[in-house]
Amino acid sequence: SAPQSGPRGTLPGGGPLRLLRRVGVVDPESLDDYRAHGGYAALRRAVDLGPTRVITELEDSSLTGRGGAAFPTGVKWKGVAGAPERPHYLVCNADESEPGTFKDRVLMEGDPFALIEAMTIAGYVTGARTGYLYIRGEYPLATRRLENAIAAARARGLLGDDVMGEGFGFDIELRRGAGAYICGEETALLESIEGFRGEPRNKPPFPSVVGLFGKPTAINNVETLYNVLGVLDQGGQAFAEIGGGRSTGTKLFCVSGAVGTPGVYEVEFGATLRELLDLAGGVRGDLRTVLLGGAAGGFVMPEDLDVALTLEGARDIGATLGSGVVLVFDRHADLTGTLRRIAAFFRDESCGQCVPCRVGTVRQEEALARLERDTPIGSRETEIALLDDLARVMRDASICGLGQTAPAAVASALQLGLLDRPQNGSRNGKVPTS
Ligand code: L3W
Ligand code: SF4
Repeated sequence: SAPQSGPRGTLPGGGPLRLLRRVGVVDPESLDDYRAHGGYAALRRAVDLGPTRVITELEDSSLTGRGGAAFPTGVKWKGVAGAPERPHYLVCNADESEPGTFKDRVLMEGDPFALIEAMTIAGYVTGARTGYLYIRGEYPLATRRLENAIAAARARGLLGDDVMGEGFGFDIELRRGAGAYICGEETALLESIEGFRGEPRNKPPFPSVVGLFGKPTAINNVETLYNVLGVLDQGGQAFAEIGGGRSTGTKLFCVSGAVGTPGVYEVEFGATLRELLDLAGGVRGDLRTVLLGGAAGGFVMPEDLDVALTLEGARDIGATLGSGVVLVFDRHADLTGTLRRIAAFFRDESCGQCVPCRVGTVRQEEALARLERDTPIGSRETEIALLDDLARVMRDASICGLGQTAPAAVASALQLGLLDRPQNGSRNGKVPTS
């Protein structure tokens, strides 16, 4: 079953859970139970406000995208809503595949009707008549529950030609991915829906201008859409009072590795990494480092655990929040091996369309494998210089986020000296346990 450990009922500061509030509480297969737990109040409110005022609420909330790049949701929806070309489309990116990420699965399995409601609001506001829900192929339970939720909503007039009798039409098509990580990149995902190979397009133009079938398209991550319900429930300004700057509202983090209780945790933006780790049962053993933001992020050293979990706080220490990955390593962890496996993942998942990524991911994995085996060509320093060069080229010259961020964790490890020859007599940074 889905990892659903975490606080029940309240956030660490005492406030109510927002994104996870119904997970484990509501019957995920019952529309009536969803409504009994506040479901469809946000759509009602959206329709009462009208599209323009919903966009104003979103702008007031400063809600940013939760897929990793933190683009302002209000700006994106406003662009699509105002685009003269028709039809407009909505796409929900539920192809959650980033290594160490499992928050969207927990939401979709535990509270599927909320995603259907949020997509309906997005369709209403952006003027899209059709929404595509592109879900990771390896999420069978979430898929079943969403299929059930779509059918139930349709049967009750909450999807279809005349939603809630309010005179607007919106329906959802569910599409399953087939196991390719690159199809989570938004333009590759659009290609995949259109029936082509999942190869990213050059941006700009952004999908809000030229998207699905060449038409204006709003594409949002699952967690972003759940937050839209919160903005409508609370009002944009109240939402913006949680956290600050570009980091408003609450955020889900997927905590795994050397902690007492790995799982999905919700905290207000601005909580510290130390507080999050405490929430996850504390670090098991001696902490070596934390990979914040996953493979696209950076390592945080034990002395920086009081960093605020905000976009700004993470950036200041050379990490990102990414899609909310928090991977905890104790001093026995095999860091080089972990990075080599991450590199193998990117080599495998690169679509091969552009050279810096197609070749760079191979060379990166080879250099890490040589470091792991302690068989460098020349010296360890030569290999590290090679990795540094590769990181720069991939970051600057790759077409899409996969190639641009594939060397991020490696580059961060290099910068912090985490791949230097260990001083404790161990091999490859791994301290023997006996
Ligand atoms: C209109 C503009 N729209 C940007 C839109 C754009 C997209 C969003 C972000 O993601 C992240 C990376 C990793 N007018 C616009 C505009 N947009 N400028 O805003 O765009 P962008 O291009 O900054 O980023 P991106 O390529 O969409 C890259 C993360 O994705 N990542 C993996 C994520 C994995 C998951 C998961 O498994 N659930 O999310 C890998 O790179 O953090 O920051 O919609 O169209 N002027
Ligand atoms: Fe494909 Fe990699 Fe280029 Fe992205 S960066 S288009 S995944 S080859």
